[in-house]
Order: sequence, then structure tokens, then C-alpha cells
Amino acid sequence: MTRPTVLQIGPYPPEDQAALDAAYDMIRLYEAEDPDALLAEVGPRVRAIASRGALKVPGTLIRACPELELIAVYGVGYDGVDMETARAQGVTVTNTPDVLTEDVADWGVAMILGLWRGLPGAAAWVRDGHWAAKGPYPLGRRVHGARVGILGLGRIGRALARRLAAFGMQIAYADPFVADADLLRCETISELAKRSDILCVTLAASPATRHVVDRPVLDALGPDGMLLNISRASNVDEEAMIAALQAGTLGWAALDVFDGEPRIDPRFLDLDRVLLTPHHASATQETRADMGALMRANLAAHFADDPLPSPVD
Ligand code: 8YV
Repeated sequence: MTRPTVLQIGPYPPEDQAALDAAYDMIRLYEAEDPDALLAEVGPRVRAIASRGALKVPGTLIRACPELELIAVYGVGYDGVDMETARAQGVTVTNTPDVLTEDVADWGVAMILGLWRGLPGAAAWVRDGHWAAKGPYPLGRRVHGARVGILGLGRIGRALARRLAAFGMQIAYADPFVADADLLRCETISELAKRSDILCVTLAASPATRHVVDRPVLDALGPDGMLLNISRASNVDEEAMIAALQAGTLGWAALDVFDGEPRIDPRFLDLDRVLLTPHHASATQETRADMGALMRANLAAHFADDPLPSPVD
């Protein structure tokens, strides 16, 4: 029996790659010298696209594969997929929710504690020999009692809220679709930012959420406030955020996601009060293995005509 052709648009860990190669005719578009020529050749026989959370699956790519049935995303966020074109062409989309929730929330906690208390700078202070030469490292901020705003109370937002509550932080949230009687709800993002020391962006990105954290929200968070983004860069107006950090009208930013990543705006590197990580929140061996297994389970179920483990609504 001929194996289904799957177009792969980004790399996977070696174990996942080996398992995919064993089951499917994998075409690595991202390695092609001339991707357009390769797509013109294989597009007509592609039945699935294997993607990654932050990669783009544009309408042009979907349309170049007229027999496409499934887009399997390795990641919970599927904002990179042109959903309108996928829907119009009758293409199903799957993602990998749940398996990465706890890791991403852990990373959020690590970033908050790290930046609010000054951990990376304090460690560098010792390593760079400043302790004896310059004296004590500048004071950090107290975690216990700090007011946290969770923007987007989905799986990851809830997991983060649970953890931060255990640190004695005061939690509020804003989410137009979710209500939680146990937490303080704010009607607007600016209201949430205004009552927060730390605003955590855990919002599933879509065209509708682009730049919802804009200049007025950053102003409301203010010079003593910190922004955490472990969702997607598009949720935040990056230009406004850099300007606010440069001007000191926003205090701190802990960022795992960036416009145009992995090539980030070089102005970030000149800022002191930022903690920057390379889209790493779900990056543990265990979780990446679970994400790979769930993506393959979706592909296998699709080609066996079985119910999909995790289709996108
Ligand atoms: C990436 C993520 O998918 O799940 C998501 O949406 O952003 C991450 O887990 C992961 O980095 C692989 O691309």
C-alpha cells in the first residue's frame, strides 16, 4: 500500500522524525533549495501537512495542495494556520493541547520569579566578580502579595493562576469567554493591567487578539509593572512595548515569544529589565515526546478513519 504523502514544514526531534518517516512519505519542504518548485511537484499528492506551533501555514500553501485533508500542528497554538482557507477547502486541523499545559505554566512561574526577584542579574553579579568589587546586588520585588493579572483564562492561564496563588499572589483575570467565581474578574484588559503588578498574557492568539496589549494597556501597567508573555508575540504591540521599556513607562518584561522569531528585534538586547527566552516554555524532553506522540496519533487516526484525538474546534 502506498504511504500517504505528508508535507513537513519544520524540523522535529529525531525520535519523532524517525516515527514519521516510518509511517509516511515525508516531504521536507523547509529543507528544499527551491520550495516553490518542490511544492509544484508534490502539492497534488499531499494529503496532510505536519506543522509546528509558531510556523505559518498560509492560504497559498493550503491551496497548492488540492487533495489536502489534514493539518496536524505540533503545538497548542494554531494561529499560524490560515483557518479561513483551511475551512473553505474542507481541511481538518488538529493541535496538541493539554500535554504541554503544565510545562508552559511552570516556565511562566520561573520567568516571573526570576525577573521579579532579579535572579539572572544576581547570578551574573557573582559570576562577573561584581559582588566583592561593587557590593550587594540591587533589591528585587516581593512575590508574596503581588497582584497578578491573567489575560486569557484557558488551560495555561488556569494552570499559571493555580501556581501563583500558591505563592501567595493575588489573582485577577480578564477573559470574554470564561467565568471563574473563585477569581476576581476584570471587564477590560486596561482595568486588569491597572490593578496588576504583573500582567500575564496567556491568550490563544487569533487575528482578533492582535495587539490587544497595546500602549494604553502598557501605560495602565506602568513603570512599576511587569509584563509576561508566554503566548504569542502578536498579542502584544511589540513596538509600543519596546518604546515603553526604553522610556521606563513599563517596568519589566519577561518574554518567551517575539515578532519575527527567532530573529528578534536587536533593541531588546540593549534593555536591562527584560528576561528573554527562545520560545522555550514547552521545551522539556517529556513534553516534546508527548506532543510528537499526540500529533502522530492525530495523523494515524485520520488515515484510519478513526475519531481524531484532538481536533481544533
Ligand atoms: C511550540 C507553542 O509549539 O504549543 C505551542 O503553541 O508555541 C510551542 O509549544 C513548540 O515550540 C513547537 O513549535
